[in-house]
Amino acid sequence: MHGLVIKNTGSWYTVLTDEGTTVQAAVKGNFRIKGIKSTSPVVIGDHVEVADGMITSVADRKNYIVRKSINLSKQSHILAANLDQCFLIVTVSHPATSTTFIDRFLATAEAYNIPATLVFNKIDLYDDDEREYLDALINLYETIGYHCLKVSAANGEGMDSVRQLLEGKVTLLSGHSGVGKSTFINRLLPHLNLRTADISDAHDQGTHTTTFSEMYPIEAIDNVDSRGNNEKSANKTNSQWPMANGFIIDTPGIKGFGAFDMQKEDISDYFREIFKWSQECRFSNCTHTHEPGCAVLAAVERHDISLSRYNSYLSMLNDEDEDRYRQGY
Ligand SMILES: Nc1nc2c(ncn2[C@@H]2O[C@H](COP(=O)(O)OP(=O)(O)O)[C@@H](O)[C@H]2O)c(=O)[nH]1
Ligand SMILES: [Mg+2]
Ligand SMILES: [Zn+2]
Repeated sequence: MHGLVIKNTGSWYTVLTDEGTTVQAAVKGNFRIKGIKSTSPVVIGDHVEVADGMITSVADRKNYIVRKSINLSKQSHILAANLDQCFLIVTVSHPATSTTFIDRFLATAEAYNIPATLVFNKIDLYDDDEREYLDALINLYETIGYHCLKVSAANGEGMDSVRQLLEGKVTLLSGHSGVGKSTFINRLLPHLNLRTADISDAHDQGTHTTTFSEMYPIEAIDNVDSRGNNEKSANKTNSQWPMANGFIIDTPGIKGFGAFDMQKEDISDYFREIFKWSQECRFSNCTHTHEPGCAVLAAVERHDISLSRYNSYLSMLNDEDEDRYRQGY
């Protein structure tokens, strides 16, 4: 039986089968995937074969995203596979999201070759100064070529365009604790009724919550299930999913993504505008930090590359903010 892994609770996997039912399945202890040294051989988003409650094979992944390793072991923890896009939920205050955080996320998405969209949430909350700052950020990132959205998950403003972008796609949702990820998902999929937290509570998150990433099916707009019946999702049994028209993956408590295969000399490639200017540097191995004839430094001087983006590049190059960066979640 073919299906999609939508939840992993340690030893058990929830698989959404092609027939629209969910089954619990386990993985044999000796099951390994060639070439991947990972803490888990099967992850959310994997396409698998299930027989007699066991996952017997995993299809090749088109991509996957890795969680930053929390210790020095070389084992990587794959968060999710086969993503079509990722959304970063950003708030300019309550809590503030730094440009370094945004840029690290975008660079990681570039490294994995996964399209990224910035979703600025809580627009109902901002004062004039914050709104001005928000618009400046949007101007910056749209100029670089990123799609930006302004929404209020709380009152629904801007959420219609979000729905359109999600349709038929597997979307990974990320962002600091407290930016409104759960509220955002609840707005789109009210029947889930996910727990949301006060910002003060969210700050301690991770110390007392062990949460698993989960993939939520998005209902087809006409709400037709896999058997062609037209019924409300509330009437369905737990083992029945409406025909999915895409999926959202929530990653609660994730402290950021690691691009374990990112080489220092490749980092500038993951900043689109820096990559563009670097083509004109005198030296092909230019690090864009001190070299004569560096077109990137010249572009920063002229404000053709924003200082905040350049500083994010430097921080990734030097890995200097690593600890501070992690604590910020
Ligand atoms: N004013 C306002 N508050 C929001 C909005 N979205 C979420 N919140 C609040 O922000 C807090 C954190 O939201 P939550 O969804 O738990 O964030 P998460 O940690 O990213 O899942 C909660 O108190 C929400 O009610 C919004 O658009 N506007
Ligand atoms: Mg949440
Ligand atoms: Zn250079």
